Order: sequence, then structure tokens, then C-alpha cells
Amino acid sequence: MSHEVPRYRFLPFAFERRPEPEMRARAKAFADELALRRSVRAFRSDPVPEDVLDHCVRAASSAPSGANRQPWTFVVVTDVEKKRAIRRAAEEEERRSYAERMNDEWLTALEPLGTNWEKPFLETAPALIVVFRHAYSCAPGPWSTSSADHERRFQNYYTQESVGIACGFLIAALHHAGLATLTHTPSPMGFLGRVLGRPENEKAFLLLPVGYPAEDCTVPDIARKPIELVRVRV
Ligand code: IYR
Repeated sequence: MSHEVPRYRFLPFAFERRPEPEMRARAKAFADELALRRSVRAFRSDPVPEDVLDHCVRAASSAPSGANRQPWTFVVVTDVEKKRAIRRAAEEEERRSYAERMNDEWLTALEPLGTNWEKPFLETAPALIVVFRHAYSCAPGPWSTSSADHERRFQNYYTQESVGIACGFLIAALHHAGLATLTHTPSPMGFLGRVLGRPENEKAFLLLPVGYPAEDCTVPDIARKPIELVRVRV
């Protein structure tokens, strides 16, 4: 057991404590804003500003992660051919999922949403953000983007939790910026690493079509559980 690794330098934390009325107003405004987010399945084809997406990816990448490994890559896909390839591969998997992999209970749960194997939004959305989880790293710290040196594997920690949190930040940031998203999980997702040429240690985690809702876009009339059903005080 080696303990030769030096500690980080610890710096004073510049934390601003806010007056309670301000906290309350900010907490409410944030919850009210997030409550307006909806999953969108019909997009306009208008392009989205790449620098806005970059800021949103920066927000996502500020998420906490196990041992600060930051075990994620966000691939921003705007290329028409790549989007077409992703749609083709996703629909192939989804066709099989709807026909063979999902059981009756699952299909029944989805019936009210009216989803099916067809995924036109993978081409019409101007951008797809594909989030990859680094199951392990090829370098000891978060910084090297790694040569394809798969001789040595360095462990990452709590990667599902870390990348899940980063995705939450990303979806919130995109919504805050004025963009609509869909949380899409074609299954299995192995094709995304192949189409996008990601290294072996990166596993596709989530596919987010991003853009503006189509003019005739509709969303299902669903409600969030009231706080009394989701918060327990002890
Ligand atoms: N991944 C499939 C099926 C699907 C599953 C769930 I759970 C949803 O909430 C929505 C869809 C699809 O994208 O159609």
C-alpha cells in the first residue's frame, strides 16, 4: 500500500451566504423554471449556436464525480451524415426492442406516450449530444484525453452516479438556455461508440436530441407528483 501521492492544495472557499428571503426567491424561481421543462419529440431544424451548447457542456462538466475523475465525454453531433447514421442504427435497435425485447407490461406503460421505433427527431434535431461514461481511464488523472493506450487501465469510481448527475446538470443548463431536449435511451447503445469512433473505455450513456420545438409540437398532459408525495420529513 503506497501513500506517496501528495494532497491537493486546499484553498479558502469564497462562499456567499445569502439572506433567507433571497434564498427562498431563488429556490422558488429555479424550481418554477425547471418545472417548465418538457421532453420534446418534434424539433425544428433551425441550427443552435455552438457556443451556447459549449456553455451547457461546461455546466454539465462541473458536476461532482467520484475521486474527481470527471469520467465523461460529451459528443456534439451536428453533421447530417452522422445524424443519419445514428438514426438508422437506433431505429434498427428500437425496432427489435419494440417487437421483441420489451415485455407487455413495458409496452403498456409506454402506450399513453405513443412512442414507437421510429426516431425522425434524430435527424431533424439540429444537434445530438451523446454522453459517454468512462468505465475506466487510460490515464491516471482526468486531464489526459488518452492516447489509445489500453495497456494500463486506471479505475474510475461511481461512474454511473457521476455521469447521471452530469446529465442532470446538462439537461437543466440546456433548458435554462432556452433549448428543448429529449432524454433518449435507445437500447442497446453500443452503436453510438462505433458510429462516433469513441475508444473502448467510453460507454454510451445517454443520447440527447437538442433544438427548438417544432411549431406543431405537442406534449402529453402529464403532471409531476406533488411535493407531499415525494418529500418525507423525519
Ligand atoms: N427507448 C425507447 C422506449 C422508451 C422507453 C421509456 I421507459 C420511455 O419513457 C420512452 C421510450 C424509445 O425511445 O422509444
